[in-house]
Amino acid sequence: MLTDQQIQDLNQPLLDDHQFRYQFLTELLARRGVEAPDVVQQLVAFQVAIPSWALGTGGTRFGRYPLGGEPRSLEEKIQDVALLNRLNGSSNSISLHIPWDIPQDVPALQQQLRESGLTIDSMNSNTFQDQKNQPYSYKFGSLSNTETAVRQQAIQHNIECVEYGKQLGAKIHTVWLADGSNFPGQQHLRRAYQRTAESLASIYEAMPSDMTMLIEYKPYEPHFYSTVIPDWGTSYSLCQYLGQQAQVLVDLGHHLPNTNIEQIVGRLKHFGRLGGFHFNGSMYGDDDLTTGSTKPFQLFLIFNELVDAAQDQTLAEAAVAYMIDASHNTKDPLEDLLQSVESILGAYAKALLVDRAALHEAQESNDVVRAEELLRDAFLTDVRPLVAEAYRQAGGALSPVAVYRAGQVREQLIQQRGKLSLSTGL
Ligand SMILES: [Mn+2]
Repeated sequence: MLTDQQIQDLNQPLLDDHQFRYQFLTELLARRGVEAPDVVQQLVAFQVAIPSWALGTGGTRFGRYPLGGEPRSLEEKIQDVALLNRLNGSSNSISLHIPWDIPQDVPALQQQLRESGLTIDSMNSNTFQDQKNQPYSYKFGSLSNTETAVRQQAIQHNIECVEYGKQLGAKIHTVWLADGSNFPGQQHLRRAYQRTAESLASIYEAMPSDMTMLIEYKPYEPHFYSTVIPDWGTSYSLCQYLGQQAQVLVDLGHHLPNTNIEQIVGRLKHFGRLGGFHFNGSMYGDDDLTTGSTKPFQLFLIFNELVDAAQDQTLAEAAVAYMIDASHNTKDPLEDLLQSVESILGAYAKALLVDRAALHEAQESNDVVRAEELLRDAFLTDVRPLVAEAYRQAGGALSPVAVYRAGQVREQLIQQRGKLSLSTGL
């Protein structure tokens, strides 16, 4: 399905236009002292992981409208991510969810990953649902539960995820905790935190020394009065309690409306505790829309903080694990993911164009307008030729969505997997 040669053939009619636009932008940027090929190189190097649960349709808790051709197994999920990566060269890893993605044949899986040029990015535990044959329920929480036996079951599940991660070479174990309460007085707020910290410590101890635990926060949903880890401050304090291998994970949709997320990013970078990122688009809450679809300026400002921190010699170099965490109710999931990666690369490219020395000077001299104009100038630059050039240099498609459609990928997937195939996920 969609060979490299086909991708190159489908690029042909777009090539002339692309070269004209890329050349023009290269000359324009050179006048400002920016080397376009350097920016492209950084875009080629940038990778964002694809979660196994974003490959099928999902979206709301009310209804699901399957599109057909959804991956039916872990092997087919890996095939889909490999296809995305061949189209854009920017998605060379996949995140797994346990128990949705329990590997049956580890050596065969490792071989498939090698042949596809992919790695496993992270393992994600699931204590937000009860699984079949599970002795205890998570109705009243998992790692924070008042009952020792329930907490123990949740700890064991997380340790099992760590073990699968070790087998598959994953270097990250991500914990998102759905625990919380729906009514005032339901939960002792301090004790719930304390129990969670202790449970996390048991999981932390089971991790190998080269694995990182990412702790994700979320202010509400599925609980609506309180969540045990509602904000970055709580995640940060848990990381401090656990040790250096624990890091905060920022999910763009896990904030109350109008939260200044770029400031949170800056703070966590300053503290050396920003370990991971979940990209998605948000209008009201955890909407899981296409990244960059509603607030592209915010996405740019977040990348501006990341690039600023990366270029700051005084800060310790710490890798941030980037992943898309979205859901798709009305779009073809693969097209949605291609759009998301494109928005992410575009925001990154724009952040790389910011004249940092001039911005620093404007900030130091309190020149408000100049500082703002410097950011706007970078944000308003049309960087699409840079992103397309990065795709081209990685052997991908100049326009991944167009090539995906021209190659009739979904039609082929439906033919192979059927009209009614359903992928695991929410
Ligand atoms: Mn997330």
